[in-house]
Amino acid sequence: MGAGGSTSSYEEAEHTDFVFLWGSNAREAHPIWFHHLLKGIQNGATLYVVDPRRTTSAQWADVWLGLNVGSDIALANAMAREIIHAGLAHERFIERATENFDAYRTAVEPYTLEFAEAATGVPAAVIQDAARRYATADRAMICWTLGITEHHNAVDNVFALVNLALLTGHVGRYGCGCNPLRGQNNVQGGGDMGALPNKLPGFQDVTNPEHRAKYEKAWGRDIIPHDGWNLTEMMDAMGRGELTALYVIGENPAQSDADATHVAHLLETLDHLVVQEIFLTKTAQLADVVLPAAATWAEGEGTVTNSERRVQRVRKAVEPPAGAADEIWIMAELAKRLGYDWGHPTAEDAWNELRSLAPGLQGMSYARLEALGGIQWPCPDENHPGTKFLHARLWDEDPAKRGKLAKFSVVHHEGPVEQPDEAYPFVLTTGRRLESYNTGVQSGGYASPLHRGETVDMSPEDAARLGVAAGERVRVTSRRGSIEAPVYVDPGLRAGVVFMTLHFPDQVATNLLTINASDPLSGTAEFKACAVRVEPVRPVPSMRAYRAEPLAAAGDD
Ligand SMILES: Nc1nc2c(c(=O)[nH]1)N[C@H]1C(S)=C(S)[C@@H](COP(=O)(O)OP(=O)(O)OC[C@H]3O[C@@H](n4cnc5c(=O)[nH]c(N)nc54)[C@H](O)[C@@H]3O)O[C@H]1N2
Ligand SMILES: Nc1nc2c(c(=O)[nH]1)N[C@H]1C(S)=C(S)[C@@H](COP(=O)(O)OP(=O)(O)OC[C@H]3O[C@@H](n4cnc5c(=O)[nH]c(N)nc54)[C@H](O)[C@@H]3O)O[C@H]1N2
Ligand SMILES: [Mo]
Repeated sequence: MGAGGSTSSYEEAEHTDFVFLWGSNAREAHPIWFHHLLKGIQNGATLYVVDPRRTTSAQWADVWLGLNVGSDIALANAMAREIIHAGLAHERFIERATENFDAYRTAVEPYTLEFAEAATGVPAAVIQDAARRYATADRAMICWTLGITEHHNAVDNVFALVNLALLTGHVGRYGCGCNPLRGQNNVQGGGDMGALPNKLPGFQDVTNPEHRAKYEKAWGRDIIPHDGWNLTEMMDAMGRGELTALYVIGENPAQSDADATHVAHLLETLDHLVVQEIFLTKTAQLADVVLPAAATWAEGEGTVTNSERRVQRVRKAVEPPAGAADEIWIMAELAKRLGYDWGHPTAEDAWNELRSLAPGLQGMSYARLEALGGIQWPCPDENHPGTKFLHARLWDEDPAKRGKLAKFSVVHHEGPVEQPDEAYPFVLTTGRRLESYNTGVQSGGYASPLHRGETVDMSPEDAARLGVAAGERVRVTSRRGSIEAPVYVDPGLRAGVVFMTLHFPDQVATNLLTINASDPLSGTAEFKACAVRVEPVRPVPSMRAYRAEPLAAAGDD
């Protein structure tokens, strides 16, 4: 439908009738947004959670759809078929605002409730009910995160959900929408700034000559006219020896990338690795040069953009430690050594340059951001209040104003690349817990009773079948690696599914297990599904325990 971003605002989660929380554990990973949703529930909204695990988010739901890992397209397509057959599709919206509906209708026809029940493990009646509830709600939104996007067919997964919104006209109206909740605090801002391989700042296409021309004029330089590499492609290029130098800013790929053994090997093949960091991470330890940075969110000035597209100011609150420098200063010094004099730009200078070039950000001066407490893009001029929700144009009576049609995408169920088999009978899915953050660099160092360290979470049935009790150590093995950790018995897990986090890689490197299959379009790895085997690690009784005599008496041999 256009630029990458959530269509709705947080406020709307408080004033909606129905929410699909799909592949998202928002209570733990997006607690601020979840608090808005809780207000919505208090105001009468219905919550349906779609997740292989009965998460702490699902505990707040009216209905939990506990599907098989990687079966979301089968579920969504079956709901679409049900909505169409029940006459609940929004015909006027489909006709006026969308294209490709006929192909879509034909494509979802084989997805009967019975087929979907077999593919997803969700009872047919529950799928039918969910479809009808969503379609008949006056205002309804779908919110998703990594349960949808960290698969080898991530983009298809997203299309499957967007199709449902188009089918029911649940987009472009207050309280409706398609919402990919953003990951790290400024992921949205990073994308808006052009930190993407195929985009210039402001979501302008690198391959579009008109878009390029504007930036070439402002920067006085030619821009390479084709897309760059995403992270996965960079790794592949390292493997081929085509990428020999890497500059990493604020990322810890040695521990966060799938198939960590392979990644560590690739990073070692580099001629030159530069890491700009606030901590000496595992990745930084591999670097030829480490550039110590001031933490932007507390030690420097700038903006962050959250999941509702709201640009907000962050201000310097504390002095950085001695030796750490403002990142914009580091960039300018690097530029100088490469022969360009940028002077001494501030964060505000960089922001103003962006505003002058990127559509939709022009109206967001620092003064206005301060005065209004943040502004949601698009905000085209200094009198514009910002935009609460996107795509209202799709409802315009005037076809000219409706503009580009929203397209139904034909997508089909595939399931994960690695299916469980005799040798690797479990599906491992990985994710987050409230009390920790990503690779633990920023959250590992504090003591808290909440920290239980890494565990292998499994269902009570599976634990019983393997004969392991809570706390007992097990070995988890995939085709790529093997780790050991204690079992945590989680009644919210279904048999056959094992869950681990990415939070404690120094003790238990979960990413030794994960598969580096990735989506061809987004480059996102399939962190959410690989096949593993789980075995108890019984302690070998130590001889020492049986000795009657103290060891010292055993002689000097
Ligand atoms: N406390 C905390 N908050 C965080 C982070 C953190 O590390 N800690 N990290 C931040 C970042 S970078 C991100 S990207 C977000 C991520 O936020 P989330 O995406 O909510 O986090 P995850 O736990 O990785 O995955 C979400 C859910 O996907 C489910 N899932 C797995 N496979 C499937 C599937 O095939 N289908 C469906 N429908 N669901 C599936 C998992 O069971 C899990 O509950 O969180 C952000 N917020
Ligand atoms: N198995 C498994 N693996 C996963 C995932 C999963 O669900 N399962 N999720 C994936 C996802 S969604 C993500 S986002 C990645 C996260 O992967 P990473 O981004 O590699 O992990 P973080 O631990 O968040 O690392 C961020 C780094 O930025 C540094 N940093 C923080 N602030 C600043 C700053 O202001 N300036 C600079 N220069 N550095 C700073 C921190 O010190 C930290 O080392 O992990 C991915 N890996
Ligand atoms: Mo993320």
